[in-house]
Amino acid sequence: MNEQLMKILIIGDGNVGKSSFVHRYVNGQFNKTYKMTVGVDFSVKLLHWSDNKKVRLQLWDVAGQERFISMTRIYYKGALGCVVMFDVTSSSSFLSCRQWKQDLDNKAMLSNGNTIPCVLLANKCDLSQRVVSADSIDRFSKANGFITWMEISVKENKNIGEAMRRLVEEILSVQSSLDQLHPALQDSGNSTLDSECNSKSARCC
Ligand SMILES: Nc1nc2c(ncn2[C@@H]2O[C@H](COP(=O)(O)OP(=O)(O)OP(=O)(O)O)[C@@H](O)[C@H]2O)c(=O)[nH]1
Ligand SMILES: [Mg+2]
Repeated sequence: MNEQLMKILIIGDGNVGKSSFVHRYVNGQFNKTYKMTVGVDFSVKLLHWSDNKKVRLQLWDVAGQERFISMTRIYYKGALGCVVMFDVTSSSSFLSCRQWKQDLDNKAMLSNGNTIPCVLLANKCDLSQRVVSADSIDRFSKANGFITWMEISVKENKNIGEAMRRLVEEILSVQSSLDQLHPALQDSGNSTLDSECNSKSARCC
C-alpha cells in the first residue's frame, strides 16, 4: 500500500467559512458560531484513494484576519495544493481573492517553478443575499489560473468532498508528471508534521 502526504492550504478573508469547511470535511459537522482562527490550525484526513493508494491530507487553515500582515513563508513551504475561499454574500471577500492568489503564487511553487494547483470556492450558497454572480466568478477563475471553481455550502454539506477530490486529483496528476521528469525530487513535497490518525488538530501562531 502506497501512502502519499499532501500539504494543502486553505486561505481567504476572515469569516468566509474556511475553518467550518475543514471541520465539515474532516469531522462531518457544522457550527453556527464564529470563532476566529489565530495563526494557523492544522487538521489531518486520510483518504483511501484506491485499492493500493492512500492520501494523507495535511490541511493548513490559515487565519483570514491576517491578510494585511505579510504572510510568513513558512505557512506556504511544501504546500502541494490550495483552496482559496470567499463568501458569495460578501463582494469584498471575492475581491480579496486576487490578493490571496497572488500572494500564494509568489510564495509557493512546485519543484519546476510552476504555481501549485488551486481551486476557488464560493461558499455560503445556501444564503439568499448573494452578491457575486456565477459569471464574474467564472471569468475571475479563468483569468487567475485556478484549476476550477465551485459553489459550496458548508452548512448544507454541498460540494465539500467533490471540491477536495477535484483538487487531490489535480495534485496527483501534476506530481506524477513531475516525478517522471525528476525522479530524484519525488519527496520534495514531504512535510514534517507528524500525525497518526484520521482527524487530529493542532494549532500554532
Ligand atoms: N450560512 C452559512 N454560514 C456559514 C457557512 N460556512 C460557514 N458559515 C458561518 O460563517 C462564520 C465564519 O466561519 P469560519 O469557518 O469561522 O470562518 P473563517 O474563514 O475560518 O474565518 P477566520 O478564522 O477569521 O479566517 C461562522 O459563523 C460559520 O457558522 C455556510 O456554508 N453557510
Ligand atoms: Mg478560521
